[in-house]
Amino acid sequence: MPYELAPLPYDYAALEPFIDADTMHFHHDKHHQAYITNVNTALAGHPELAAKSVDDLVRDLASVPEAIKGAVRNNGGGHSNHSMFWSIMGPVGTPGVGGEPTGSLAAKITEDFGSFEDFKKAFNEAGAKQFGSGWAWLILVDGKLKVISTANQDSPLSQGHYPILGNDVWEHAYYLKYQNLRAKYLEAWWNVVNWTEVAKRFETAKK
Ligand code: MN3
Repeated sequence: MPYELAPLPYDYAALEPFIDADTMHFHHDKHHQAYITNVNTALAGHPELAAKSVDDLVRDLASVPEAIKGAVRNNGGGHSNHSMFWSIMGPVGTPGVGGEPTGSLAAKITEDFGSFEDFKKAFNEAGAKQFGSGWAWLILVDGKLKVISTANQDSPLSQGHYPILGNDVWEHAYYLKYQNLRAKYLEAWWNVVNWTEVAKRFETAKK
């Protein structure tokens, strides 16, 4: 069964004013859909690969034939990354969205980065310094939280790391509203982070 685009789990305008409805329409309906269409095309004739979840697919790129590996890495990665991305954001004004994390995730961030502000700074820097298109990520490596960035649609899953949190720094994620001001987008984005969902992903990363 080919991959399908799940509807956004909230209204297109739910992230206003930080992420505008137009950007969400293009980003979800056009960009994410294109990754799905392209990975489905690449996997045609490979039912054993198409049967995997997209996360399992990008976890094991070694099992993908050379002829379609690039297409799967880019478009399977794009599908996996964007599925994560919609889920770790939430409607402005919802409890647990914006502000700061709580509980064990908050404690671990303080332990590993010094403070929430220091973590945000490291994450925003990773996003700002990623040359060209890519993502900033929070991952857990050997029991320690770490910020990294990847190029294009490369997923931490392909490096053996579960993405706890990721921000899309492709221009299509912010250009309509922020134009060339990536740093402004990175700063505004924290207002729509769904810490309830991120906390769940932190628990998964620990397993
Ligand atoms: Mn994107």
